[in-house]
Amino acid sequence: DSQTEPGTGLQFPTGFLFGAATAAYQVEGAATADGRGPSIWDTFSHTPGRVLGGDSGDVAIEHYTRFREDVALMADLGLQAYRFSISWPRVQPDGRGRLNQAGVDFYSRLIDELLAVGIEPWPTLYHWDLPQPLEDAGGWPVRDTAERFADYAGAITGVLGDRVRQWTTLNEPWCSAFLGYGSGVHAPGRTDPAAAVRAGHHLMLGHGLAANLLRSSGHKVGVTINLYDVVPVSEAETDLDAARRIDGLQNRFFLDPVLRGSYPTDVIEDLAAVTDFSHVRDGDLALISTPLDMLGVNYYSRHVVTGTSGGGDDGHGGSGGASPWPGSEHVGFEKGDLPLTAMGWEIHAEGLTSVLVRLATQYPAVRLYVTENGAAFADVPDADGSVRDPDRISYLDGHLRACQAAIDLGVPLHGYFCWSLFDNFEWSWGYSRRFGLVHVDYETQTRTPKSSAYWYGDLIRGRLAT
Ligand code: PNW
Repeated sequence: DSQTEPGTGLQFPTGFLFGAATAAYQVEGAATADGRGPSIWDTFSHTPGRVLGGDSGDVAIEHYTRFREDVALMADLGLQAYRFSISWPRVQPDGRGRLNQAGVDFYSRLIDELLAVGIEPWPTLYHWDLPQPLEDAGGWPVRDTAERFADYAGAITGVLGDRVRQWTTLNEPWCSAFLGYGSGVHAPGRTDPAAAVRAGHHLMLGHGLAANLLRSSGHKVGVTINLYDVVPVSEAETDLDAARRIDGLQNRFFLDPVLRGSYPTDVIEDLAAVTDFSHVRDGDLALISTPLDMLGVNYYSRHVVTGTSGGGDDGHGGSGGASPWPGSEHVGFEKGDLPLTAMGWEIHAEGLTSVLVRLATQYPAVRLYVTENGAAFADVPDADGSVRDPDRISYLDGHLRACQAAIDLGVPLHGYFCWSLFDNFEWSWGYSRRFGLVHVDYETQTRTPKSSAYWYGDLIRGRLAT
């Protein structure tokens, strides 16, 4: 029945941009090639017990050497844009000072290769791979790291900026701050709630300094934040308070400074026992709220929270260890009755509409892009090597319909990037979780588009039934 075929009836405004995303440490490999220095993720993944199976990004999917073949595949699939990240330690190994020309040349060739086949390059300047020397100097909890980031951003946009229409400063500062320095399940693996809050501020300050600098030299700049629909398990006051707190730390802690130039007062109060916010200086919030050319939204799932049973699931795949929720450790996370992905994340497409509508109604107008959305599933190849992933097609179909619903309600959404183009190194889960439209055999490095890749390509080219 063609009425129920995924993709049926989906239609997006002219100029709506369809792409797919990766990040440097998850795909490049070549961890010591051509003068690249170590990042916090090299150190973390080489520390026993940190990453499932002892996996690391040392080899990953060899995108560094296979990028020409990979770009050709993107063109075959019909992608209009490729969101990738620039590895700071590859282009500036010390985190300061001289650029590593061989590293810069890689991104220059990648951009040229993309432009040659008509694919728009969408680089992110920071997708979690802080140069290790900067962590040794204190990392994101230290203010100077923000200055170092802005210097790096200025230097790299100076050499690559002529061919890039839209820059993104950070990917998901919540993860960098609260998983990196709070729960410690991401690099650098520290568990210090006050340091996590300071890290969050200095990440945003780094964004603000860079955004100000880039805009003054004529570049377009945005930032990508991971947002969740936060739902209380009941209307009980304690559950409503839990939802307010988690919404505060997950969403408003970043949205309010960036889009309104202030921290939410309730979050400052929730964090009173953790920090007095004396790390915030006059002028910081003005920088952080530098007007944006776009806001990137990464959306995967919702949080269902309760105020009365902490200590279990922390909402991000951790449990029992340090919390990523400073000042709100008592909040419990539950699963509703929705189907789960292989990450154990609930599939809740309507939440994407809610998040987008909320942005358009509660925050000053800004162009929006979904910069990540996707799902991990088991993805077992058939005997003939093909990979059929109907669950992923249905996930993408549902979330694209959620985007369309938001647009129909007047939300200024201008593009959508699927996470991920390829199966890759899924951070603390190593290679055990596959998010790709394209399957990768980690023994042979063979790339095989899954049925979702062909479906997505057909959607982009307008070849699906309408
Ligand atoms: C995002 N969590 O990461 C990242 O931007 C990608 O690099 C990553 O591969 C993708 O989503 C899938 O995980 C997240 O625990 C990692 O809440 C962990 C969490 C959220 C996002």
